[in-house]
Amino acid sequence: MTVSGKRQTLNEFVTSAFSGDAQLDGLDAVISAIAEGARQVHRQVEAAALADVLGVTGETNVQGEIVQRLDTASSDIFVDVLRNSGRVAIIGCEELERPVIAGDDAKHAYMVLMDPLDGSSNIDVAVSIGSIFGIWRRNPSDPVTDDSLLRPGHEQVVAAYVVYGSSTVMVTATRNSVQGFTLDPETGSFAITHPDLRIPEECPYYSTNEGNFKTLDESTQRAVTSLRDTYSLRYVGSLVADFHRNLLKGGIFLYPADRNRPDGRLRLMYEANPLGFVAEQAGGAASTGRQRIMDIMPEKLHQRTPLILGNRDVVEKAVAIIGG
Ligand code: FDP
Repeated sequence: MTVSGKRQTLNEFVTSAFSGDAQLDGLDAVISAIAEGARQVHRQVEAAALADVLGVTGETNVQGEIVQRLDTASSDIFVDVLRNSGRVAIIGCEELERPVIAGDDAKHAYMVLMDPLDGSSNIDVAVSIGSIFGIWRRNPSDPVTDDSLLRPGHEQVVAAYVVYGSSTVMVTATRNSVQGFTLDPETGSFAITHPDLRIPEECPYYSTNEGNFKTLDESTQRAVTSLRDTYSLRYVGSLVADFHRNLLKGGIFLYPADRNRPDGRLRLMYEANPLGFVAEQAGGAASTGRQRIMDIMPEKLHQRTPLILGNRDVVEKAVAIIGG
């Protein structure tokens, strides 16, 4: 018997969860493709230094950030598996200036936005990193263009993320259903380990870059001070890992706008929308401090946003303080 024993696999789960719903037709192939990509990235992350895939490529990406070799490798892996799923029309990627158009038949029913490797600064130091995905359904009668991707977060049909940590975990969220699966290294399949996830009511942690405190405006400083006075600080510096801990243990994550980053630091389409969707389906909330993340009508693909994410009551309290 393998370590995952008789647990339901991710493939079994999506096949049964999505069958019979015409709106989710073919989505199991997209999720299975992401799981296959995650297995490949997991192998690269695990052996990164040995396989000589650490370090920088010498390029900067569309965000003006230094590109790590694993950023590029992960982006190539996920673009390939998603294209090969035969169900994806277009892929927007944090690492790529323009989206990749994969097909425009009716069967290419989904649009995927992804951050293939989140937490780049932690790659070289063996600290948890991850991959993040938001999936939208497209109207098959519309042509597929770059602008097809400019849809608000509340229209997502699924969001998912993977954490490559002390174990590799994949979390999927559909309406009111958030499920966690752990990669069994022996069989290579993801088996269910965290069924029906809900953010716990208790909120022990807040996560923010305290080094930015002096650059925050006065009301945001008051919100951070109030969190500091109430909760314990945990900050990995990989959004996906900080979010995963807060989803399992309770907590609030903040990357607000500051003097150096008036639009915030994180990406709306690749980070805030998918994780905001997961948070809401698990009973939590996601806000810019002024607006619900899911309601933002995006203007451009690589747009940034302030982000406050986690336990609903604690997010609401922080937003109330920031709003003055
Ligand atoms: P990174 O640039 O290392 O990929 O996506 C941006 C991000 O990491 C988040 O994962 C993380 O929460 C944040 O930036 C960390 O930013 P700081 O170093 O400014 O705290």
